[in-house]
Amino acid sequence: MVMSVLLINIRQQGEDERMTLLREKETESLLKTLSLPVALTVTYTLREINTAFYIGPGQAENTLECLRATEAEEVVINAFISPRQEKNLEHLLGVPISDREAVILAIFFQNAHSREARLQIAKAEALYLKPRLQNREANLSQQRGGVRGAKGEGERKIELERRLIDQRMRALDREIGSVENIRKTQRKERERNGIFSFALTGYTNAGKSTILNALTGAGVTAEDKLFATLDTTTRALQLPNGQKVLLSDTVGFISDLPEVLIKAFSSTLEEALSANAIIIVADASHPDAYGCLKKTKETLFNLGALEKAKILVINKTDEIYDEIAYASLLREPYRIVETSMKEKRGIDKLLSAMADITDESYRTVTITAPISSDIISRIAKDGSIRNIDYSDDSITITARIRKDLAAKYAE
Ligand SMILES: Nc1nc2c(ncn2[C@@H]2O[C@H](COP(=O)(O)OP(=O)(O)OP(=O)(O)O)[C@@H](O)[C@H]2O)c(=O)[nH]1
Ligand SMILES: [Mg+2]
Repeated sequence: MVMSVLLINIRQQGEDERMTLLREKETESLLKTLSLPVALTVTYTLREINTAFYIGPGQAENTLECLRATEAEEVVINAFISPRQEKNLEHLLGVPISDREAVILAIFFQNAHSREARLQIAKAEALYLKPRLQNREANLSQQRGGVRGAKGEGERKIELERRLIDQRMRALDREIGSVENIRKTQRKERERNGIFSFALTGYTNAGKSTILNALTGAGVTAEDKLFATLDTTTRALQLPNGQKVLLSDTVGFISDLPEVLIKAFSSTLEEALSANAIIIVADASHPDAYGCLKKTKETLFNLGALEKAKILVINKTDEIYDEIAYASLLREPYRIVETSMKEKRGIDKLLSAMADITDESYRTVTITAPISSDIISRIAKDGSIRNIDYSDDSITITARIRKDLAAKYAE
């Protein structure tokens, strides 16, 4: 049986109506990703946050009425509430409550397939459950559907005391560390090899994976679901200027990405941000396209990678939602490429924008060295050799080398 939820949409005092509506739409997309139908949405304006229940007593009473009137078996509230408020509300309403953090966590859990993503989500869950342990003890063993149910076995396993959770977290950290080390070694190898790398970033569902597939034929999952991608995939491709580069696709952003997920997925995020240049993907069909870009830039800034952002791809131009927001996107201080992956427009422009970036980042160097030296193999590792002149006792090599690596040949 498919269960349904009652969605409590929160409007903060003084917040404009459009923002409340956008948040409601986003929560509906999140619930759609979890295949959870919404039986009813109620919007409550909060004059102040009730310390015990988050919502006011009258609103709690109304929620009870709504639960009686619908088949809803769970309440989703699109705000962050404290573990204590959650416990009190659950007690009062007699159904499980999931806040925004729980919903996003459940989606990550549902979509985590690789070993690394599974380890990371297990860590995020442990971090999430620790302060809630006392609330949950009674409920954990019950099987049920809904947001909670989407977590399946993983959550049930965490019927442990805080001490055990800590132990588990340490064990997870060790395992994550070992997976991470393999990736770090691979990354170092790539950096040493001087291959220029781009990372696709942006709000979830903007079309990052679709772009990776279009450019490299990677064949990663791209679908109309939030957080379809939780792993980093890197592929090589050749740009129109002959430059071979790497392109990575990774986990998307959302406003208020829960702290526990940022902590747990830090290595995946870092991996993507270790690229030489970042391509931000914006979604022109999103009702708040400009707001999403702002969030993306904020997240990049917090991760210390905003200065790497070079190209802004405005995707889904076949479905522009709001011309004014679109015009604002066009004024952003990046190389702008408008694309529609659906209609296969703009791909060539994106490739040449990427080529321009590499042109700026590479230098053509001419090096003369004694014939016996290992200079050819060294240069071949750091860049691409364009010409070699042999004279009696020396060779002169012309090569394109990434600027940051070219310094060591500047003698
Ligand atoms: N209309 C339209 N849809 C597009 C376009 N590009 C991608 N999509 C669709 O948008 C949805 C999301 O695309 P993805 O490539 O999975 O997006 P993503 O940024 O990787 O999303 P996450 O991995 O979930 O963060 C898919 O259903 C795509 O088919 C486009 O140019 N126009
Ligand atoms: Mg994706």
